[in-house]
Amino acid sequence: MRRFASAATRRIALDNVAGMALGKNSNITSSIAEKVGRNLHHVPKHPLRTIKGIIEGHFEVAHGGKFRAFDNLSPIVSTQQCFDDLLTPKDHVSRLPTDTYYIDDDHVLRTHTSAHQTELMRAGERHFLCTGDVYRRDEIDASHYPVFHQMEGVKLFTAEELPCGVDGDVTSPECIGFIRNDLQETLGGMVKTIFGDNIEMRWVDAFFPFTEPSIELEIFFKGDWLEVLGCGVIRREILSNCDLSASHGWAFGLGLERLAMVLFGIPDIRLFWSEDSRFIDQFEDGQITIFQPFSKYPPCFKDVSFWLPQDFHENDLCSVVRDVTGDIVEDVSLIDEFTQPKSGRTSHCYRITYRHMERTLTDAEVDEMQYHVRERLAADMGCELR
Ligand code: FA5
Ligand code: MG
Repeated sequence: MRRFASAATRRIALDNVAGMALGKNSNITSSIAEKVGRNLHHVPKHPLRTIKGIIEGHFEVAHGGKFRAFDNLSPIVSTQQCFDDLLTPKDHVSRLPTDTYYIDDDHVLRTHTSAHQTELMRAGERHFLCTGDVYRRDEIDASHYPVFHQMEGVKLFTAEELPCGVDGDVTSPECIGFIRNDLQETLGGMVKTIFGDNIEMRWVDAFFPFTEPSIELEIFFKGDWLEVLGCGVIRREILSNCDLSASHGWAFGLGLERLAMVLFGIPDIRLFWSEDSRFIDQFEDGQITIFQPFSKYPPCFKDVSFWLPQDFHENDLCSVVRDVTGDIVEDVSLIDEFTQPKSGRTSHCYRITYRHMERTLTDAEVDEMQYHVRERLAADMGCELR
């Protein structure tokens, strides 16, 4: 019984994503390609569509209809849009194929909605929200998934709107402070509209190549601080490259799943992708209701140990597991590692947690998935299994 296609047949079946031919170095797997075009933020009754609507509605009311909303831009963007235009250094980790899904050498599945900042600013947009699906090769746990949804927000100010006035310097500390204040007030107001006045939130210093200063907003959820968005004052070079030297402004990028998980009480990020009607039928457009769990199926743990190949990267392991198991993998964690003193070789042991959201898995099914994971680790990644 072989229900899982081999790497070679997968590659043939997967020769394009959204009409775009995949280059020979593409690292896009079938489980990712299948997600392109699902557009959960457009699906009727879906919590991601509702949270998007709530935020757009908040901006409409609180900012006098000034912000224009985009939610239909293609997730395939150039490396120029995704990285260069945002001043991401050539050697930045986010560009590596261990972190990003490449269509070909010059095109990627967007890793963030910031990839649309410069095209929209160049098109003359000065206040906008931009929502879309984004793709990242990432760790696997209840709040990380390789496809998720972000909303970008940008607000530009003219010199007249800033404390420096028409002839002043929009880069003065006073102006930067003004912009930063406006940003924090805007986002604080948004969070209160979404969660009510009692929500606990805090600001944390951050770093992004495209903003300075950069900050992240966290909210307190289930006993822990959860990062919900990154933001900051847009770097001058980005604006001048867009012929906007006379303006200054801020940008933010927030994770819609993170907000929806808190708001709707959704415990696992995989649920957003559920095609079980017991998920979607719980919700109504525009309404916030607390999610009623329907999967209490038991998890199943399997360990795999191997000697690391050269250039081993955990995200490659996670991609293989995700590709073999689809959404059945809940968690992949390193539970043991050691280095042999003589040979200097390192061994890792990972525990893979399998759990289906909609039914109980059989032993045979889990064994077969584990078998294929092991096979692919050896064949595709050069791991020497132990
Ligand atoms: C960014 O993506 C920046 N583009 C945000 C930004 C925009 C900063 C504009 C400055 C100006 P970051 O990688 O931190 O930043 O992601 C932003 C948010 O997306 C996070 O706060 C989180 O809410 C969400 N997020 C990130 N990774 C994942 C993931 N794997 N699964 C679900 N949500 C995620
Ligand atoms: Mg972050």
